Amino acid sequence: MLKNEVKLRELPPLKDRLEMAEILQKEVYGYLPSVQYEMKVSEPVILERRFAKGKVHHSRVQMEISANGKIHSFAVDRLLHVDGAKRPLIIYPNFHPMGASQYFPIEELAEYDADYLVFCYKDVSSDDGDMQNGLGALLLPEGQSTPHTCGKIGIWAWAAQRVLDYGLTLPGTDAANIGVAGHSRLGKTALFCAMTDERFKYAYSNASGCAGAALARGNSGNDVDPKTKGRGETYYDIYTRFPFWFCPAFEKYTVANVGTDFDQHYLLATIAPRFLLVGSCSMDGWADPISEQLACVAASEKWEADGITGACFNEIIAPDKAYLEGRIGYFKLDSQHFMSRHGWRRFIEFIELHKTETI
Ligand code: GTR
Repeated sequence: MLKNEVKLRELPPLKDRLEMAEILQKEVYGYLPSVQYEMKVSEPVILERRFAKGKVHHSRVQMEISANGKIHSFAVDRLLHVDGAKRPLIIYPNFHPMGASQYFPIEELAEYDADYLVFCYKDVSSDDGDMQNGLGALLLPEGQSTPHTCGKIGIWAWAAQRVLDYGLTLPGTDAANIGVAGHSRLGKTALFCAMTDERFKYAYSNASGCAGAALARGNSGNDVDPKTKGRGETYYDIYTRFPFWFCPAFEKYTVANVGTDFDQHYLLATIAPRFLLVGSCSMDGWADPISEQLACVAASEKWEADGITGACFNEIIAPDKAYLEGRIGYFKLDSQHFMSRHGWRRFIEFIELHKTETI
């Protein structure tokens, strides 16, 4: 029984949603910048009309943000149905520009009953410690000036929220069915984005691992790689290589490798009573699939307390299996660290299944 496994991890008990979100912002990801800004979106340029027998066009706009006397624009690719009927909208911060990404099978996604707005995270701000490029310069003009100022995860999430502002102006957007999806570091970003913005009804993190969906306590990840045998990535591992994803206060947790009064089930539980889909990759010990699944079970109590089904699985899930019925869906791909069309299909199925449920 997974609930017993969860007990063995001796996790901090769940708290009120806002309290958990507060702790995670203060100690891990930092607070989103609160700046005065203006946003302008260019006219779309159509790049390709042939998707889904011509029912879906691929087009691009430039989103221009001005704040603190500076301007930055980044491209947002649109995969939109042309009939104007309302559909779920998925915001997708990606590693690569659309059309050049193995993580976004355009042809297939265009066949589903959803629209997509996609941007390349590095067009928003670089994936390094330079806080003064792209939106960084606008949002954090003084850099990470306090221990609780967000890092790049916060900046990318902020951008995804602005893309949603734009998405809500489109006639084909069903505002009651908005999702955010991301892989790996961008899976952490998707979870944080949904935590800090309740307009997202669905969050899908794929192999988000350490500081994402995976519990830090009882780290059980890797039984393959001799270098890290018996464990997946730790807070120390991640903060040593990518301190700029987080707020400076997070550093103190890299000694014990656990959060004193939080663990990653808090991040998932802040999304209650909305819809969360966690995807793991079976061969991805670094992201610790078992701890990702257990985090779902631990977070589930937040849904159950409101009489709603969260996670409805009781055993460690085998590769290629998916459980999508509860408000916490979980699936495991039989794969290495990767976001594939199989994961996307699970997300679309999850949305289809829950589309008419209200929050
Ligand atoms: C790894 C990092 C993981 C994950 C991954 C990725 O190097 O250790 O936490 O975020 O990068 O984003 O591809």
